[in-house]
Amino acid sequence: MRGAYSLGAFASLIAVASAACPMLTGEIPAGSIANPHHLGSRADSNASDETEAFLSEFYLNDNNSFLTTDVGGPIEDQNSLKAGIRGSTLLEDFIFRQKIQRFDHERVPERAVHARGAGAHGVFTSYADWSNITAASFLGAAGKETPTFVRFSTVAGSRGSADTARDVHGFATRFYTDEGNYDIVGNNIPVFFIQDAIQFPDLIHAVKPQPASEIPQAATAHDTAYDFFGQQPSTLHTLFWAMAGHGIPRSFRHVDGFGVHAYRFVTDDGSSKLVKFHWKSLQGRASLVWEEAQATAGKNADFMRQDLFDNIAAGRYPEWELGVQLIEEPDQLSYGFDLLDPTKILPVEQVPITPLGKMQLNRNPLNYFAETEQVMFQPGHIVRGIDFTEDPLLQGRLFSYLDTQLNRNGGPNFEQIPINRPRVPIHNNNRDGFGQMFIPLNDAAYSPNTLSDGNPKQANETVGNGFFTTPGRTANGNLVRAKSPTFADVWSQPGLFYNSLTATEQQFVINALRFELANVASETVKNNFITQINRVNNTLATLVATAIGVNAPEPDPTYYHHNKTSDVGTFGTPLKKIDGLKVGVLASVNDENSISEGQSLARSLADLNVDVVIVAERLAGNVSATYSASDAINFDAVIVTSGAKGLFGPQTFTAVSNTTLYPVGRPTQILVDAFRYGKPVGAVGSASEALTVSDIDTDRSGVITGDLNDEFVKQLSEDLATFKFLDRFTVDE
Ligand code: HDD
Repeated sequence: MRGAYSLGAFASLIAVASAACPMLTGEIPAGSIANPHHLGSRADSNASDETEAFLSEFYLNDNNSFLTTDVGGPIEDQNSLKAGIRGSTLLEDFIFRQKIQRFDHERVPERAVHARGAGAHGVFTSYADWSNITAASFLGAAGKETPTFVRFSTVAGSRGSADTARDVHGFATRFYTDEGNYDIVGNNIPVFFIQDAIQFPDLIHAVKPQPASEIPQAATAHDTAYDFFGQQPSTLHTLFWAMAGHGIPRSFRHVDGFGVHAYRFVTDDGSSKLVKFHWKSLQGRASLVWEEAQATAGKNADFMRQDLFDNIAAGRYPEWELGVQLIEEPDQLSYGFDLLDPTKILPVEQVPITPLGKMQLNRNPLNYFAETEQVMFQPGHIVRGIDFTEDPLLQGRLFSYLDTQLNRNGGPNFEQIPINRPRVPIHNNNRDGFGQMFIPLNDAAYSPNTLSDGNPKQANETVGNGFFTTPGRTANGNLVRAKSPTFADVWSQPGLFYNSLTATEQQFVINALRFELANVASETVKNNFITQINRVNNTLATLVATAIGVNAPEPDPTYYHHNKTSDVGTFGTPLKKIDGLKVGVLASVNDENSISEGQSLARSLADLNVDVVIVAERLAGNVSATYSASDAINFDAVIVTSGAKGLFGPQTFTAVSNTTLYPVGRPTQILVDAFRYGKPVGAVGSASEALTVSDIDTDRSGVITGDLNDEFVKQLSEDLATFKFLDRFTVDE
């Protein structure tokens, strides 16, 4: 598929260098895998092979090589060149200068938002020929495969922030289609905070840390954020989703994704429909609880990127189904709100989701910076068969992403970086700029021309499979700097979302808002915010208000309704797959039975793709974690082995420790925290004593006792799928 330019001079330079001096370059056989254990690449996929073939052109492999400068001369670099053994260092030391200079310039600006993230390569497979609804070629045939790259992220935190901060999560997907790159730059929440892109800097300035102190990191729990939310009630809907489980997912594998805006699908004959994109996790949705998320942030800031990386490396490839809600053009205002308003969901009861295809993530990056950090998504990366809508948030995004990429890369040639390059030839008259990677051969760098026979020629709807704007789209009307009245109601849908949650999930929203507002100092800000959420639900507003010391508001019934929709929570529906979940088996090195019970459980759960981590006082044999380095956050379930029961009991928290191997009471703490975080817990045989002395009622759901047999394993696997036992959380009456 590649044209004259696509491999570029770079690959041939490597080839020439290898031929000249293979020892220096370290022999790079085409298609070699520098780091095979990180790859986890699916063997039977053409698209995966294509990704490997494409990226391997750019691998730099240092096996069997000598250090060189950036321009290829062999060097040593341990000591700087000095005038005399005791110095000073000389300016002429080009080795010193280059090394320090390259180090000084290693950082590029982190993303203004979504700075913290993790990426992976994958493959999208279309379920069918969808040319009846879109001319997009990657949806043009059943079984058609397209390579993808996905980056998951949190929004507010800086690049080094913790993965489990409560936040909206980015879900950006690039399709390297055979008609150019297409990006769906979405989130794990189907709505957005604002309705007009001109307010984006206001939103982000409010949410980011306070200007003077740069506190708090990666958190909305502060005055400026709630000041903005209280003044700008269009934020409420997204905020409610973030305060529910969607803000603290168990992993990137367990989030859904949404395109948020309405886009257009356009067919070859020019007919169009509006579409809303949905990625459904085929693992199922799962969330942490707040205390667990906070503890995780401290114990393992890389919790989610590690989960993604490890599962792909282990060959447990996460999958998502891409679906669309299809809306007829004339129905844009027929559903009780404006389809162009990005703060609204289109309930699935009104328009069901049509599944179009499936994506599997099956290959880890080989270099975080080169791939995950340098990938530069844009909603403006669009392909034939898909078109924008007039949504004023989307329209502004079309400018912002291109602009920010210029800032991050220092020039316009960022699309030539391997992870951004399309997998099809590039032909145009764009020229020069910092870091040009190609050597354009066409002297007639303008269009139209005769000197190059008109090349590159213009493509259009019928010639050259060109992009085409929906023929039916019109733009007219008086110039106006105002919000459409069809965007006015911003309270009904937060109410719809809240009404649709179970009582426990509603309580999680209440508790989350209590936490956030308890960190707000301004009484005005608190009161304004309570006024706004009182328009969603009076009980909610009252329960939050009383906990943060402000007056409970009077009901405001003009706003209230009892409508509900479905499938918007993150709890209560069993997981579709338990692959990659982790069970902590609490054991003791001083008891052989204890370790062998752990091994036996590990063997049984391996068949279900569930990992077992045997925890004991110290590493030995099959013990892969110590009590000192473990915590309930590391496990999705915790089981106590019979030989370890002596390590448990409330008194272990207060007793003078009889070991220096772990902090006082740690085994009990792991067990009790797992229970408090709603996880399945259990005990083998006589270890049920460990539960009772830890005040865990063995009759409760999600508490497993008995001998280690098939029944025990079956119960554990079912409980892992249940994931969280909500009866352990108190609900306000
Ligand atoms: Fe944005 C990054 C998602 C509104 C301006 N955005 C960014 C990323 C995601 C989203 C997932 C990270 C991409 C990556 O992994 O590299 N953004 C959204 C969604 C929005 C949205 C779903 C609403 C529906 N964004 C939005 C607006 C603006 C921006 C209204 C500005 C007017 N977003 C940016 C940005 C970023 C970005 C500043 C920072 C880094 C980047 O673009 O590449 O341009």
